[in-house]
Amino acid sequence: MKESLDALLGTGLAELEDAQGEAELQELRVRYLGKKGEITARMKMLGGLPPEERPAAGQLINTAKAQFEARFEEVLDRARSREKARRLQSERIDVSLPGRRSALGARHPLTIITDEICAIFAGLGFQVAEGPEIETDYYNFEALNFPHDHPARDMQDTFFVDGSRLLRTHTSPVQVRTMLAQEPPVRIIAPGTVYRCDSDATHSPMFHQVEGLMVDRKITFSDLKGVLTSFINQLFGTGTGVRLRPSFFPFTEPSAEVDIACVICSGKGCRVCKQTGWLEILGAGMVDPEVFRHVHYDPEAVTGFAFGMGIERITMLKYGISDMRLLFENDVRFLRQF
Ligand code: 2U9
Repeated sequence: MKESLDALLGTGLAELEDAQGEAELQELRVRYLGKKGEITARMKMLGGLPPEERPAAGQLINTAKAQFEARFEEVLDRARSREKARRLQSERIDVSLPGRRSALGARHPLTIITDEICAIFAGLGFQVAEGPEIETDYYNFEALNFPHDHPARDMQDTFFVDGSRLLRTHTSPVQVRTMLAQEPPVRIIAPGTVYRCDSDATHSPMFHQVEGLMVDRKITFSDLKGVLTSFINQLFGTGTGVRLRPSFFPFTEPSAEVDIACVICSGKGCRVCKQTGWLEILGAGMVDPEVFRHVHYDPEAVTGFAFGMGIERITMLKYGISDMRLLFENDVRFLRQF
């Protein structure tokens, strides 16, 4: 018994010395000390010995087990230290290397043009006003004098969130809210995102507008024309041709479409202006007295003009972008160019 136990321990200790790495060591621990291990098996054999031999034999096995365990821990420690030293050698970090730069973002072309338009109107004394994108029928249509059967109020043209809320189809509700909150004079522009149930090569269901409103005593159509001509000369260059054509909107009377001489062909006629020499970039008009009644302004005391423009079209004209979808794909190779 003692001889065979000594032989087993001798083999076990020798194998611990020869083991390569922690995985092999763990295998040895299982082979000797596991449930079905060699040393454990000796313990189980004690029952077969005469009772008077059992205590001495048990003590021998326990001593052998303790010796194996002690050596195992030492060799495991040594293996772990070697592995750590090897990693410290091979995985060096050069702390003197320069750090990695994070890529710099840039403003989206629509943001650049919106900011430019706002800066021009700031120079003409306008303040920027903002409002919610989810609106009610009252602020988006009713207060703006849209008749109840106007097609824009239809589900086909407007995104409804639920029975009483909708996505604003223009930024005009911002001007309504501003007038309800303050007395004249008002001189504001309202930039922002708007939504219409419309999608093809030239229409996106989400697009951007800048609208403006000036209300005071004795504001005339000449003020409208003067402000918009100054704006156009600053955005497209001094001397840009401007023309007004009669139009109709429920919220302005009289109303006009504002054209500029084509920025591509200088008015000679090309594909972009469809050979007309003119590009429509704005709608405008004198605020309808009915709108003033809704916001409790006295139409006998004050007058005003309002205007609106689509930012996508102006951005495309300014940068010579031919396809509107490029503005919404967010391909950084495109966006990096502005
Ligand atoms: C109030 C009163 C009047 C805003 C106006 C237009 C004319 C206009 C279009 C331009 C291209 C919309 O993006 S577009 O499709 N806008 O033609 N907008 S006058 O008139 C207002 C606004 C608010 C209280």
